[in-house]
Amino acid sequence: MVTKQEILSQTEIFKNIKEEYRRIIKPLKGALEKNDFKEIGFVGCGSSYYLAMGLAYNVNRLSDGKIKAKAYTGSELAFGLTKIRENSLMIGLSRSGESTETVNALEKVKRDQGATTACITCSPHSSMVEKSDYSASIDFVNEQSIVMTQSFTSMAFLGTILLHEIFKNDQLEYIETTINSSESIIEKMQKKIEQINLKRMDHFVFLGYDEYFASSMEGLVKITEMSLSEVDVFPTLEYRHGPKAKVHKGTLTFMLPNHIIFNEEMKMADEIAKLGGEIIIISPEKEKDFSSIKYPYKKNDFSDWFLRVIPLQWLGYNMAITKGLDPDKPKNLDKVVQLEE
Ligand code: F1P
Repeated sequence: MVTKQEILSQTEIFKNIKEEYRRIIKPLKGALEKNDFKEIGFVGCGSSYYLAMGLAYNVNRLSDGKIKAKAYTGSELAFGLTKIRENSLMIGLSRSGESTETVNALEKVKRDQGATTACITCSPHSSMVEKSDYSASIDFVNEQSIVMTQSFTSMAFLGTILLHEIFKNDQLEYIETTINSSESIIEKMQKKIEQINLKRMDHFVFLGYDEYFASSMEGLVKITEMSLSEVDVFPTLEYRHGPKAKVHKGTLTFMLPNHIIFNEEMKMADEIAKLGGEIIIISPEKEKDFSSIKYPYKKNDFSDWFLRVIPLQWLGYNMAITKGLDPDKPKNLDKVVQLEE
């Protein structure tokens, strides 16, 4: 079971990133220091698009609005649906470095709009690296699984350390607290999910805002790819405005609350519980009356967003096993989508 092993070994990978960060990030950091980009775009497909979304939200937050960041799907840029501002930095994200739409998106924004291009990948010898002006390759993450798990979190961690270094100068503290939190999450999620009767569950709901919305969307992709189950994702309080009609005894909800409107989000959890749904909170905050996966991240900057994906990966894996599916062989899924041109 490569997927299982790759989900459970993410703390080890984070420790390697800590050791290798300086070497890997040097060219990309140099690009950011040399230029005064007013806008940074992140582009990717599939899971790498939700990675783009989480990183873009976090740039906006950590730079206090000084830099505008936005996430793009590879397709909208590659096929010319969306135009970006002149002279921005576009960072491609891709495990394989070979997703056609992502590679083409980078080429197009450089050619048509004078963008500087960069990338973060796990494939140092890929087309994306070859075609980008700057690159950061996590050359020791060689994911065997078709489903992206540790490649996702390792690219997220690497990128977020850089954001902390540039905007907050607290990268050392950030690295330590993230590694400790991942250890705690991985230990607790195993116990928590073991306690749930997954056979009873046929509907999953993931709720959160901004970076935590990106985590939830990546959770949706994991549950879908591995277990072919039904998942809803919404900004938390939006769940009241219609979607909660679906809640029943087979509904398992993961709340990914933030410190700013935590109490309001807990009211939403109350409502779901009253309708018969089961709730688990993933948060460093003290939970109310609910079951939770709690961990020691205290920075209140949403930079722990990708850690919250890990229990959702684990849920997807366990749900697949419960349904008699093989998570190493997900249905109708290729490791990389390459289009004929
Ligand atoms: C992106 C991606 C994966 C998806 C599938 C196909 O790959 O869409 O997210 O799970 O394996 O490819 P990449 O551009 O990050 O290599």
